[in-house]
Amino acid sequence: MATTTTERARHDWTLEEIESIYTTPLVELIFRAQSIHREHHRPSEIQGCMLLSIKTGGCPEDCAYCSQSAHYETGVARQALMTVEETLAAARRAQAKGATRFCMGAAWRSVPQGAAFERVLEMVRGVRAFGMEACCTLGMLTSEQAEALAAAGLSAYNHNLDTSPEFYGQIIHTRTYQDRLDTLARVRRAGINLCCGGIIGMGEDRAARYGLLHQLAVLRPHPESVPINLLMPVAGTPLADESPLDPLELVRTIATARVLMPRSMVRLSAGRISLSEEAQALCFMAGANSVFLGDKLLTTLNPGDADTRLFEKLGVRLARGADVVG
Ligand code: SAM
Ligand code: DTB
Ligand code: SF4
Repeated sequence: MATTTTERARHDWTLEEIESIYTTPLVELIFRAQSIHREHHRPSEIQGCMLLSIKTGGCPEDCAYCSQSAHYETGVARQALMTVEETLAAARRAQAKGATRFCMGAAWRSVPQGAAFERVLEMVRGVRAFGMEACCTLGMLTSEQAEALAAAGLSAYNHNLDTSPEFYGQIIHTRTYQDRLDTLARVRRAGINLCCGGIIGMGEDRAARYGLLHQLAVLRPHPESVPINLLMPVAGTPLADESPLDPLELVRTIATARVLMPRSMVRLSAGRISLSEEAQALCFMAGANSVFLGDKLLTTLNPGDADTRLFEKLGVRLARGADVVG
């Protein structure tokens, strides 16, 4: 395996190459990922993001991992779209905790037209006025809606591919992989940065992880933001009893993402609550440079105040803005 310090962004990665990176002896893989990471990012800085579920539950999609799908009894209380005031108050609190990016999530299959969408646009303008990056994840959207979000100043749109095209059919039946790719293309065409990643630990094999990484790495340009989520098992969903993934598979996934997409922010997203401090440290060494702060993700738990101690122990600083150097 050639390791140079001047590797440039490529969009023609093959599945075979991805497998060979992923299966590199761990210490060599982390060294390669860290070397690339240092060329484009500040090694001791990570970006803090904060999530808010602005519309919760009752979603018509059947994503097998999700607490908010109307197909499963998960005990998550449905909540109508929040007000602009409530949302902006949460963004202010997030900023006070050190977050520079505020992510608003809605359990919609696709973005509705009318007053609800106008309210989301108002939220985006408000978050941007605080000087924070604003990200939304609202399901599928039209080109017009993507353009309106761009005009409101949206920094990024989160829409995950979740897994490989082959494994996808075992997780979601109510929309296709192509639907997801089409939405991503509309977001890109409107000039909004893409936040696009997936979930591991859903019972997939390594080939499914190579497949997801491949789909992301052949996008041109790469998604500026790549969230890697570890499944948060939710009681009542089909994946409730999935056995926990070996954290070293997460480390390998992150390191491979870093090698394939050198300039992207690689976000260690859901699932940190189940990781040891040592496993999280390895994820940062492998090139993860962002986390969600706070004690709640959308509906599930996140480490919260434990992070202060972790960052102190690791000598990690929270970035004041996006960390992209190159
Ligand atoms: N409804 C929108 C959609 O799916 O596009 C936005 C919200 S959805 C909750 C955003 C992403 O969160 C999903 O695509 C999935 O990757 C991730 N996610 C949801 N539930 C999760 C869980 N239990 N564990 C890990 N990641 C999860
Ligand atoms: C992403 O990839 N991870 C975040 C964000 N995008 C929206 C969501 C994680 C959700 C975890 C499950 C929950 O809290 O409901
Ligand atoms: Fe709905 Fe999104 Fe949950 Fe799927 S992941 S059920 S689309 S809220």
